[in-house]
Amino acid sequence: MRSALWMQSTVALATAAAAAPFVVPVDQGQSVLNFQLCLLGRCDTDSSAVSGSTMIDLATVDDPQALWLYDFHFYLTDNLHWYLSWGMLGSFTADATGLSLHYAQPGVVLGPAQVLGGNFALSNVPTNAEGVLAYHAVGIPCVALQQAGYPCDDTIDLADGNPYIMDQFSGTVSSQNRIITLTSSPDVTVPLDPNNPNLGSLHVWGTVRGSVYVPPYAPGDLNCDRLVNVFDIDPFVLALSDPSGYASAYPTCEILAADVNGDGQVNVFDIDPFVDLLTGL
Ligand SMILES: [Ca+2]
Ligand SMILES: [Ca+2]
Repeated sequence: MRSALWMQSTVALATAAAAAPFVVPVDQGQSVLNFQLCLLGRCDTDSSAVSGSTMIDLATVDDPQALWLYDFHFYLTDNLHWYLSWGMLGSFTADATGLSLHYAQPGVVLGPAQVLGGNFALSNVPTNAEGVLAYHAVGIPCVALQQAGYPCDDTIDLADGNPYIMDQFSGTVSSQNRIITLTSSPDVTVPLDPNNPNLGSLHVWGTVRGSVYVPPYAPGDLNCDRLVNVFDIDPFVLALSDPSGYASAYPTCEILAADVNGDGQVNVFDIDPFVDLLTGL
């Protein structure tokens, strides 16, 4: 019995893995990241709202048990500024402009990550960073940076180190009436210089959240890959000519996707609107 159930859920996951990704836009009003920069024991924190989007797939949308990651783009809406003071003995200022993070392998799907109690985690996510970090050190921090092999003034193009490997992309996902809410709460601390951990660190934490309604089907998308294209022609013809044949050939799809004119019925009057959909692409 247990193994039969396991087989069933495995089949369900495999079926749902057929590409049906959707985009969850980041809700800028609910998404903030904080950046604490520490150097020689002194720290300053700045923060920014976040915009962007994540593309995921779920098995299933109604009751998420597994998550696939397709893509993400996160942009800080503000520039960051840090100021550390040693009084008369020195100071350190740094500015980060145009910071953003992007999935480094769009087209390569990561997962599935199990969703347990709404929580998921993906490991080793290749990530491209963009933006510029400029800093200026005087006195004590300048001496310390020079001893560690760094100049007292520098401008660093963060794209030069791409791609980075994000240890963990984790968060929570919930579903209510096909409204998916995706939240990730990063909390990472990275040393400024891995060879010299006492020099300082950058601690990043906060929340990135977004919601989206995922429609059960789209008019004209008969193979339910959330795209309308030539691959929908055969299943459209099948849906009109042999509804039960369509149901068994496309068990996870919804035949009402063939109701392109939206009158609640699937029949010959949907042919012209379907052709219009295809040719209007
Ligand atoms: Ca399709
Ligand atoms: Ca119709």
